[in-house]
Amino acid sequence: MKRIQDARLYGIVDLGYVTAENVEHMTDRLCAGGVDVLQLRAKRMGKPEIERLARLMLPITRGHGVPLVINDHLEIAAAVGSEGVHVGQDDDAVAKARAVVGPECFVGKSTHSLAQAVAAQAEGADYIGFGPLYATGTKPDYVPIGLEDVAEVHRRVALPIFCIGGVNAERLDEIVAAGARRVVVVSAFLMAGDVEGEVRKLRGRLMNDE
Ligand code: TZP
Ligand code: MG
Repeated sequence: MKRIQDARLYGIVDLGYVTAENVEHMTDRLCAGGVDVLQLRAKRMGKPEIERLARLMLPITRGHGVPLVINDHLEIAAAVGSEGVHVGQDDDAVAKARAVVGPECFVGKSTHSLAQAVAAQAEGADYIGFGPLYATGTKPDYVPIGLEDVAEVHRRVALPIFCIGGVNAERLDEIVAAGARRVVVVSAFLMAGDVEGEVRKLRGRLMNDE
């Protein structure tokens, strides 16, 4: 199983873009292309259906050695035994998450500013998301934070930092030049004609600096 500490490319199966029927296929394509970690995100779906989808995804992600992260729902993460869980600023605290999911499950947190990133580290998160860098239809109510704090957040926060929001192949160079080392890509992968190829291409460019 890949470790979150080593992950560079984070994919999300977001049910805003993927139908329930297509979740297994998309999971397989994203993993085959080379995501290091994969999240299940379903903002408008009931818990039993999300749990059902998580159980469909797990054998696929595990077959690829990719950790599965459940967004928002601690009880689902605990029930299915996912490798990770992810909470936002308005969700349960990291300590609460850890109490529910247990010591084997890593806990990530969304942050939207330098101050929130530093606070998430103090709170004991295992990794953070940092963004949205750009305006994005995947998270439409958020003001983009741009690239100006990317270098500084890497100086101030020692955790794995996944830059998120509007990340795509076209913007990757400027995001990396701004100091990012890890990224989350959602719509640019899920809407690609060739999902596996798009993941592989972006991954190859992200790993160029090694
Ligand atoms: N959190 C901050 S931006 C974002 C989330 C979940 C959405 C990123 O999606 P996309 O399609 O890669 O911009
Ligand atoms: Mg949330």
